[in-house]
Amino acid sequence: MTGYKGPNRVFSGIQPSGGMHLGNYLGAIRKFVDMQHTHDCYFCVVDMHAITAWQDPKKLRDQTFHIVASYLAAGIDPRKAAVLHQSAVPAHAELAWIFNCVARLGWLDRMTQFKDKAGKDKERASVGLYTYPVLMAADILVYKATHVPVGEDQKQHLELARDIAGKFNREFEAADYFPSPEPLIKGPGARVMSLRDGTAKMSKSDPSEQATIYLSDDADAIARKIKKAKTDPEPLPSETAGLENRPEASNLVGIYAALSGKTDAAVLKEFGGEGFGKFKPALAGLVVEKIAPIGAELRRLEADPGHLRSILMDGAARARSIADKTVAEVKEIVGFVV
Ligand code: AQP
Repeated sequence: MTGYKGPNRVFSGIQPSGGMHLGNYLGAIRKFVDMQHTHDCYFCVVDMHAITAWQDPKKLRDQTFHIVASYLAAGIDPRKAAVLHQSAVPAHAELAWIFNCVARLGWLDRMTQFKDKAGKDKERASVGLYTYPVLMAADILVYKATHVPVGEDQKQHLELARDIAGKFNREFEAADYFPSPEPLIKGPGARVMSLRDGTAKMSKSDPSEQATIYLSDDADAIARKIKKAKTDPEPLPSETAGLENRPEASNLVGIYAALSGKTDAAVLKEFGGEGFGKFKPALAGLVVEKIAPIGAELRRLEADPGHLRSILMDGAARARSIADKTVAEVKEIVGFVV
């Protein structure tokens, strides 16, 4: 990690753009829970990212509380990790503007998530959706975060954040001012796929409710969705090589592995040769065992938005004490009158 000498620090965020799902849990939140014990952590509800696509103002606040409740229900302790919402810390946007002037158009043109989300009609996509990865770099670097736990879909954005940090350090002769943040992606559950299409990632904005297991789903809903999950007619293979070109089977085995703490190979050792008629009920039982208690706690916490608001206010105050200092230093480095 170059010659950066600052403390190890963790930043990550989730958009309040809909219901939290199994992919968000396995790809991100579960890692957050582990890291809060070993690192100085900042876990954000990135509401400014959420509005890069239209959000109903009547729902956005509740969706923000929903993410906070999900963090807590999954095991994040706000006395250990700061839990905040992005719009409460203006330093994110201030640094993002300076980074907009560091990043190159060519770098942003290569971002595949923009192409996926903007679709064919990119002329009608918001400017915010295009510059989203620059704001994400600012989110991370305003805390000089050294580690960023994310799912696989964020890999390219993390590379951009590293490029921006490097270019800023070089151009302003501020050697090692910003760290080169390391993505923490590996591990089971880094890419959970839709239950209706094993080639598309599980997503909050999937139009089909059946494609996504939400943390708020009760045991019946979870079991129903897994029973209806798309599969192929073949039995499960005994070796992982047999999962190739079987995206739906591979996804369900991956979910079982991630939740049971076993490898895909160990899961196939147990279920190889069995049809989905036997595997799906076992998977449903495991998902219900691990996720339904989080859902119950999530619903309990959501009933008290005042408590969730006070957690956000406390987290934002802690975050501002670091982020404001970074922006003041950056203004000095860039040559603004301060
Ligand atoms: N399917 C997934 N598998 C593993 N990790 C995932 N993440 C998201 N989907 C999966 C990880 O969750 C964190 C928060 O993601 P986000 O809310 O910032 O945005 P996203 O990646 O765009 O998630 P969605 O659910 O697909 O939202 P929408 O539909 O609004 O775009 C990130 O660490 C992400 O990697």
